[in-house]
Amino acid sequence: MDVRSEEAGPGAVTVLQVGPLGAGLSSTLASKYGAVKMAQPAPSGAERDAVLAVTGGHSGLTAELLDALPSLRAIVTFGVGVDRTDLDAVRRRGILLSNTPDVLTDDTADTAVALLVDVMRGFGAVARWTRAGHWAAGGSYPLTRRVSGSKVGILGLGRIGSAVASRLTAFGCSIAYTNRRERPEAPYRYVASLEDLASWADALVVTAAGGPASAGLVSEAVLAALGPGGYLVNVARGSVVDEDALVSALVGGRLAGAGLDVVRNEPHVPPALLGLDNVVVLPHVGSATVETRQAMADLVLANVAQFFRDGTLVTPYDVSG
Ligand code: 8YV
Repeated sequence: MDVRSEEAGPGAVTVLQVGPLGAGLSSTLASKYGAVKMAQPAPSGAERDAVLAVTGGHSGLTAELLDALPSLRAIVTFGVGVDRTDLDAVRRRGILLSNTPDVLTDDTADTAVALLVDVMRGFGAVARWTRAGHWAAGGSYPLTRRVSGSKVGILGLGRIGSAVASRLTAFGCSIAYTNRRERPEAPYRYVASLEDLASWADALVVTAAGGPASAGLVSEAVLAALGPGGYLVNVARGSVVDEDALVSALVGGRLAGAGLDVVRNEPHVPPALLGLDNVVVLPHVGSATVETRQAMADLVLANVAQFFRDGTLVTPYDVSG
């Protein structure tokens, strides 16, 4: 379907790309829907008539940008997190919003487990040590910490948190979680207070959605409760963690280590973290496999197609609060 002929006159923009997307997805949107990449930071001319915006998890649409797009009826997000879009404005305007749940759950959970194993066993650091010739020179690396059988707290038992928990159950870990509300159907112990969860756990894995409601949840007090023997893994959003407190705890030896796929101000990693051997920082690659990125792109295109077919979305995100 070429929506340009059905929805608007020649030269009109119906679909607006906001922020970078993969080259394949971007060119399909352009060829199939005449999508135009927005001239940053604000739309100009015909771009203001866009009916549907496609955006990446790192971009989103601010309230200001939404104000500049009065005809917008739908936002299709490439990513599960919608925290970069102003959800209050979306709700007020009655704009439909979609994300890409489920298809990236396994890769993101794999990333969390890999980070946990890496930081507790120190594999990244040990590999650097080996490469530097210390093994050949007769050295032996200090002992590390056991992952199997450890106590792991999950912050946010949604799809990704549950997938992390089931993987770590296979490791013989004890799992407890905290969540906005208890999930009685989950086979894990619910702990209402994040601080209590952190003081019980050997490691805390952050899988809670980003946004104002979760900002700074992993506070200085939570990190102190996790303690000098504790590890933090974050595959959610940097905003969920008080990053200054995290850096200070790691630099001061008040936390055993951290595995981070996300930081507060991506792609800027606090320089102090890059110098620490007990910290692994990845450049937000939780869902970055060929298979998952294809599935995410397919789901974005399915959402766009359905919107133009019947005005609904395949994977709508509930903004009702
Ligand atoms: C992507 C993500 O890197 O799904 C999310 O929320 O953070 C990641 O899967 C991102 O959305 C790509 O723009």
